[in-house]
Amino acid sequence: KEKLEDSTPKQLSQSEDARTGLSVEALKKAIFNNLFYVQGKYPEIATRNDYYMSLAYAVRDRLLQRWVASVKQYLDGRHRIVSYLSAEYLLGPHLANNLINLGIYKEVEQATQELGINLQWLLDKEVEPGLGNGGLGRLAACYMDSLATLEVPAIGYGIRYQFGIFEQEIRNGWQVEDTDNWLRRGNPWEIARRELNYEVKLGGYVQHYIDRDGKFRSNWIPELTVKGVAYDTPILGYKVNTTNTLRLWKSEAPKSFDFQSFNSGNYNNAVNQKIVCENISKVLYPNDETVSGKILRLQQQYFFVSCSLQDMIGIHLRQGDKIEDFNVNFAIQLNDTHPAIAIAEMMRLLVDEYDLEWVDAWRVTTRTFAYTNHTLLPEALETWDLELFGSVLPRHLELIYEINRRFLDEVTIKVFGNNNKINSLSIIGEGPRKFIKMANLACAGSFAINGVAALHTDLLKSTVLKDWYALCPEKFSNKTNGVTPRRWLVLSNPKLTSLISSKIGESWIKHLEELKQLEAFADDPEFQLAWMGVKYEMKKILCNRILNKTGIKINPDSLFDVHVKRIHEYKRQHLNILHVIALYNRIKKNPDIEIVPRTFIYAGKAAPGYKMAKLIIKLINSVGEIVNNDPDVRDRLKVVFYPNYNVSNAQVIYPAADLSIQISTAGKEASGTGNMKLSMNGALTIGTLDGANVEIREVVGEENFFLFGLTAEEVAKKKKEGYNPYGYYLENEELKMAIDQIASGYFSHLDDTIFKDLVDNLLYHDPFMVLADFTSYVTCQEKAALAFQDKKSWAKMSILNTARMGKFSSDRSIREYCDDIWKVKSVSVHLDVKD
Ligand code: BZD
Repeated sequence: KEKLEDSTPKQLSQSEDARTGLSVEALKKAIFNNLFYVQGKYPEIATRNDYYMSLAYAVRDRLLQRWVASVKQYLDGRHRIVSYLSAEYLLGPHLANNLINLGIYKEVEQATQELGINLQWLLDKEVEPGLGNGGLGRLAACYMDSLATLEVPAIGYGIRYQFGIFEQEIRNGWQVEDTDNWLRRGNPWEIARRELNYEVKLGGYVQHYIDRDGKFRSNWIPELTVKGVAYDTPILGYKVNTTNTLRLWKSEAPKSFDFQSFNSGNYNNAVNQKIVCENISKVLYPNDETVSGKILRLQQQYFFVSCSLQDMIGIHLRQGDKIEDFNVNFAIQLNDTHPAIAIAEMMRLLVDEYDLEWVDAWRVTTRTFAYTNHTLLPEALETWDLELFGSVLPRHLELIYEINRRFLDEVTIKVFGNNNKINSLSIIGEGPRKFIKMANLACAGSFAINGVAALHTDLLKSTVLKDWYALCPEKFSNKTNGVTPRRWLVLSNPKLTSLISSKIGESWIKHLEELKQLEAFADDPEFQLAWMGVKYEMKKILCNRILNKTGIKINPDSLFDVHVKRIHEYKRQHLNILHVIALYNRIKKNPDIEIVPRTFIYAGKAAPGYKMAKLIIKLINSVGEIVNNDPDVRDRLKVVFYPNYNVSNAQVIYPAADLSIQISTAGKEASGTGNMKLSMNGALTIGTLDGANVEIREVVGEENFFLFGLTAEEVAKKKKEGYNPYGYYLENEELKMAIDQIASGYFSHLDDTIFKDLVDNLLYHDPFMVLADFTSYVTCQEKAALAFQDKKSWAKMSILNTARMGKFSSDRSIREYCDDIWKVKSVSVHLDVKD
């Protein structure tokens, strides 16, 4: 804060105080001014939204000063820039985060209070930009925060979806989707840069000809041209001036369009074409982990990638640098294969538009791109039907053929003509229909390939990308995910933040390893009491939210067992509910049984077309209805499904968790990041050896982690030997009873058809080995319950979890990307203005 205030330009500080000042007085004036000059209101008639907007604009003014300085300094100093290409950014609300990063939360709290308004009331008014599905999109958001905090010059490129991830309602136990019209009331955080726009071609055909110099040339005649317009959002780092840009593209009809329609006189057709253009950035695809080869999705991917590359090349050339040196100025990270078409597009731009020879273009391309893989699930690996691909991107199809031809020529020599290997490495898949393998395009065109947790990277090397690892081991590295402590501790858990800072100061917020110093207080009874006191307060807050949203009254003294993430069979929400049923049956059998009171809290969205996931939600709610209302239970068990899981809701849930449920089938969850956020907030984990759980357990210590289940190796072995779930069902009485009850309609008003697919799937297929892990899970949960009863020892374990989570700051992840992959340095931004 001091640093920021000191650097406010002297010549502006008087006259522009209302735009840049950070004092309570300046902030009050700014809010009041905006109410008048931006919203056109006076206090008596101003709405809550008017006040929210006035405050948001006041904060944005303070960002703008830093933003302009950052951009100017990056360009003047000719610094290497990281460009993060991601189809998703799950940002969460901006206002509170910006207050924290600016270091003016307290001041704004006071300023609003003096104006007679409650800050929280305004914060709750913000509609969050939900431009992502889950972990992958949220990771991009955490990385943007860390890049700015570490003062690394960076641009995030993506799509400005008009409708983000759908809003989830629960009706009669079922998920019902509603559209997310997040831009309805305007977005004070973005600036439309109408002048920054690019044309993107789609469809059509390619003409080939020999030009006057005898050079072979290709001319792509598109069926349709769309325009991408830049919408910029400033991303401020924590207590630094660095403010990077998140540039999201909106699709529109190009200007030439109106002209064409006017001339042709075909008004209806013209209007339709305009709609086709605007549709490209209309809506986020709500599928995680399964991809269906839809034309619109390919158009979305190509659209944002092409705009972004044209934009970067423009920035590069304006610096006076040669196109051949593009890779000196830019390092581009591909967030999974969704933007991998960038590799072919880069080749098109360099070869067709900038006249480079193929080998020179390929050299630039392969020195520019790096690829992060986020999944091992075969159904999530992106492929495109070759014919469909060619109908959208005819020129890129030719280029991919050529990339593949040259690449396979090289490979054939290296693998001594081994056809299996050649097929597995080929970018084009053969079969009844040919298809394009985007992961292979990404691997061929990148100089670096990484997984997102140690186990995941190992499994990539030994399974999905085995032949790639054999071919180019030097490209591979691991970059374990991280999360930003600014949003996931400071913002979401202010009380814990104060308690921590009261002991070890505040510098842990930027250097999370310093949390280690808390270990010294882990045994201190007074600190333990204060620690659990904060937990209790956060649990009470969540109780109120749950009561308001679901009408379910829960007990803050009960163990909060928290399972929040996308609903997917591999994440095994159904294993959790089977455990609930087992406990319920124990109570029914012996109503006076001693049992640790528990509240099972679930939240998460199911992809709208994913039947089994939606059935799991219905099952959770059905079991909840019976358990929550059974007088024998005497409120010892409660089951809650918290609707519409998003960033704002996550911020309330994580701080209140006692037990973090991370029970994916080993080998299926690439990393997980919710596991990190929960542990950081003092929850203990019950989990399998999967994804980043492995590393979390390593750092917190095995005595502070509840481990159960098959290992990835055992899962693979069992699968190979032939897994028989039915045997497990017969073997365990509690399991059998639970499944029989579900099947018989015990939880569904005697309707024995609803859950048939789910039950049959478990008994006869069980692809994620729920039944194999059931016994081990239930036993481990008993240990967790026992541990929860010893308040002191639990407090100690909870403190140690937080204290040892330093590794999982996204600052650490980003530092590794910077040092090992991007080779970029930080640049500190100064605010002194030179005329
Ligand atoms: O990425 C997730 C993985 O499942 C997590 O294990 C991992 O922690 C995070 C971050 O690395 N993957 C996704 O979230 N994937 C998607 O959301 C997605 C979206 C569209 C298409 C395919 C996958």
